[in-house]
Amino acid sequence: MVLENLGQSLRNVLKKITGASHIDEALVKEITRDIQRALLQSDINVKLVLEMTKEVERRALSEEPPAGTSPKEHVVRIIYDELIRILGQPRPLPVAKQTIMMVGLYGQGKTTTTGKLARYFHKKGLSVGVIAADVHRPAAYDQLKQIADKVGVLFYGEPGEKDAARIAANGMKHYSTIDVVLVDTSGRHALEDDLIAELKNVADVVKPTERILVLDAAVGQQAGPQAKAFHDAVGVTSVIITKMDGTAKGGGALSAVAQTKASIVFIGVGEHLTDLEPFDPTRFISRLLGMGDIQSLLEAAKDTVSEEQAAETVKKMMGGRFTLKEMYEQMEMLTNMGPLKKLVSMLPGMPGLSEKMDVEESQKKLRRFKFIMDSMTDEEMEDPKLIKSTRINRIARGAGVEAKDVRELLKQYNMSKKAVKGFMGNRKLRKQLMKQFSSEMGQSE
Ligand SMILES: Nc1nc2c(ncn2[C@@H]2O[C@H](COP(=O)(O)OP(=O)(O)O)[C@@H](O)[C@H]2O)c(=O)[nH]1
Ligand SMILES: [Mg+2]
Repeated sequence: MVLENLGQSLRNVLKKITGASHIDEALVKEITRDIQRALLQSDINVKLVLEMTKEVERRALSEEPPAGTSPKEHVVRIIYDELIRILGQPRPLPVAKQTIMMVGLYGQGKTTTTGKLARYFHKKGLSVGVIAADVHRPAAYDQLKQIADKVGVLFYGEPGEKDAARIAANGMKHYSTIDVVLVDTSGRHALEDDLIAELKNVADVVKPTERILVLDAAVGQQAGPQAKAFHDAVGVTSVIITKMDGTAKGGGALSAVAQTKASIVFIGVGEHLTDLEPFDPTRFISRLLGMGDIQSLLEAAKDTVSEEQAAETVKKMMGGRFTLKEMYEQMEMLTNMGPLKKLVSMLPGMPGLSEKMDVEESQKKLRRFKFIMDSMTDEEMEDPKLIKSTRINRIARGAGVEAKDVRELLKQYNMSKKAVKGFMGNRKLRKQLMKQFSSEMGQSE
């Protein structure tokens, strides 16, 4: 089975929310389960997942959305907040004397990031030295030396020496007066026992104050176990996610952080030594969730129909006015409004729209109706009786639909109008609707 990546599954959860007609307990329970599944599949600690989702559920069911926030928007925000919370408080690396050991699998960006950090501390005015303790990759020595020269920091290495711990020990002696010492280490494609043993030996002689795990943003599912193995070996204190300039969203970072309780300190955003940015949890989660899209989805949901507009339409109808405009407004309310959907669906004469209507289907129909109405004149909208065959053809051409679609709209309109008329003529029903209407309006979801 191919597992979806974390970002994708979380984005699907958000889509489920924005696509729902309204937020209720069943939906909250469903999305909580979805989030649970997504996080557990990403190897995030079970206890943490349960705590997080319990909190999402509790808040979603008990909190009132703040003024100006729709219930959907509020639930999305709760999920967002709670995900940020998993990432923990950002903890910048101190700009101070320290020894940093870099760990991570081959190709994740350790050597490059060593150079970026060296540059960062050098720019802050500290003296910096790097140690080449990757004894497995033939070109590792040269790669780090070149980077150190470019950045203008000290370099220590012993080409040909196969004992990483010995190089590290000599390097530490060599740098006894240097503020920040960065130790680059070997990767390897998989976590083999001898790599772990080597890293432990290096850590023993270096006694690093920071053990930084370097993780490629694309690592995904493997991030959790990787982080755990490195954490068990050397005790990871910080994480740097590299290649955030690519398409990967870095969902694995959540697992790594959850495994190690370390905080993400920086992200790598390119191959150049200047491409290092402080980690910003809010931005990170936004990117993971594709908040750009979600934000616009939410906005679309928001600027549809307000309660005042709904009240306005209902009032007009109570007054007996029912032209194509009212019908359109009514359909729009029904398809786009969460909390008031139940109410609006009780309005008489809604063309074929029952409580259980398919929102997607009716939105499609609504869009088609909108095209059609957009090709009508104001006169026609106000007085649809004017619309006869030549006008039908003109409207259909203008809307890019067939004449039968225009006829369908008119037929629905006539049916609705009849129903509205009959309904408004019935005093008892009208009173009942009014009562229901005011109680719905006063009741917030
Ligand atoms: N686009 C991009 N490439 C990166 C980043 N960090 C490292 N790389 C590239 O990833 C590759 C492996 O990096 P390297 O530092 O040698 O990884 P190591 O094996 O862990 O030491 C190199 O081609 C780097 O240029 C980053 O933040 N963005
Ligand atoms: Mg390397």
